[in-house]
Amino acid sequence: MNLTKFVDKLPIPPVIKPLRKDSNHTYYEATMTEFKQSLHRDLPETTVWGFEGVYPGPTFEVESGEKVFVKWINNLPEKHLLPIDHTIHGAHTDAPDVRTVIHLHGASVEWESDGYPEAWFTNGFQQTGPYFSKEIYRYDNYMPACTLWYHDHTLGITRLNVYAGLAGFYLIRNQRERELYLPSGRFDIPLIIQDKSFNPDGSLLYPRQQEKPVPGLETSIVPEFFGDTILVNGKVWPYLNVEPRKYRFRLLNASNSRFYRLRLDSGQLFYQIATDSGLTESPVGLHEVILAPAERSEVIVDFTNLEGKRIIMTNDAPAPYPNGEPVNPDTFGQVMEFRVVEPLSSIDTSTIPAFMVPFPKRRVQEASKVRFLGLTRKKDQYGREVMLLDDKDWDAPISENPKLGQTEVWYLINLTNEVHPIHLHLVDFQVIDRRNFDVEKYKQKGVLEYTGPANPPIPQERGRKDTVIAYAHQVTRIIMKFGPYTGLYVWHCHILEHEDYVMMRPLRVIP
Ligand SMILES: [Cu+2]
Repeated sequence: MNLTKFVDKLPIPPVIKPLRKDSNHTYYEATMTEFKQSLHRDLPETTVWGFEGVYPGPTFEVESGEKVFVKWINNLPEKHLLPIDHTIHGAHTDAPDVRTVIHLHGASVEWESDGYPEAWFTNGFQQTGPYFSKEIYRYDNYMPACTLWYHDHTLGITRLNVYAGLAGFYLIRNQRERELYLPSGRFDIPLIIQDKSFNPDGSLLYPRQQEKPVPGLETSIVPEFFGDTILVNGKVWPYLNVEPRKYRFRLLNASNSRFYRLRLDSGQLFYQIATDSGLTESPVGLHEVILAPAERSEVIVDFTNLEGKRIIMTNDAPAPYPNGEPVNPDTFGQVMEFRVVEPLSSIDTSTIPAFMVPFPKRRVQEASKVRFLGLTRKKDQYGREVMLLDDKDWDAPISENPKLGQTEVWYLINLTNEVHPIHLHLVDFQVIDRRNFDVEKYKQKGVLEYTGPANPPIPQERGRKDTVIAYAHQVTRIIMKFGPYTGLYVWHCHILEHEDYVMMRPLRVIP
């Protein structure tokens, strides 16, 4: 499909209003429905799923420490928009086709409100999954200012529900952030980046089969999904008119499988001020930022003195990343366009502060537990590749059961040829290092022998993280402290096609 670039204005998702708000708590309802929406000027309207009638869903804006309650309501039709593979875990024919459960990605919440993949519910809560325990979720928002996002997390169909549109932003703000005079208000813009393909009638295209169809199956999960257009905030290749001043952009990769390596074609630096889980100690000047699915990066871009210029945000991440097809510069090579055409409406008094928040570095010596966790693969009965964590299926007994308050170091030992963005629920972590190792020796003898030096995280990763790229044939080490809640959570690969089959494991924090 050949869609003209930069003909649609970038939409900004509306901010959701609470139904009730007093000094003790704030109450929202967010209803999921199916509707039609225009995703590009030259494309017939697309049937999508969203919240409160919009895709992506409306943005939550809350304060650090605010007690927020959200009733996520499923008002979706009985029939799914996209092809379900009933052979994969959680999606067998005994489960209703349209099920949802919402996870607030990056949030530290009680487990009953975390959106456990088997805590799903159908339209009107008529049917619920085995771990469903409440209709109204509670978010204590203990985290400092950060960019979170909510999305569906249902076992076996997350890739389809998110692709259909079930995702949106959730921003936490605080006093410290306000004191920094970062670009704010309409100069603080969230950008949710996704890739999609379309049928000529405008409907969403998601493959029913792998490239080489799987014999005996009408519908099969695919190993990865790469769409042939890029959308930002729900528009294909949009543009944004900007003033010659500083802007804060909250970048989120909400694609199923695609990675992005973003630059500005003006060659200018941008200044990263926050990682996944909030502000960093100091801004870091970057020419490019790499975003795996679910990763966030907040950057300040300065358009001062660039009146009349058009600046394209480009992407040169191969798909699959990093060794796949190089991107075509004319298609996936471009993400969106900034046009510096608006007059300066007021003096730009925002700053790029030298210091933002303290970042106490966790030391390996603090850890009382070390876990060696293989990222592995096997073949299923149909000859399909299955990606696994620790060589275990979802249903195997729980093996990651850290104690409340305990600090652990996890060695993510990637034995596969693929890269996997690994995400932990409940906690944020720090990336310690990455290191090459002898893969064959580890497979045969279980001995971890390094073959190269330990590489520190790259500058854009030096902050609080909740998703980390585990490169092929490398050990990636992360460190985190488990708490402040106990209960049942998950950790998983955030390539949604991997997560659904079956790269996800329970994680139980015990008292
Ligand atoms: Cu993966």
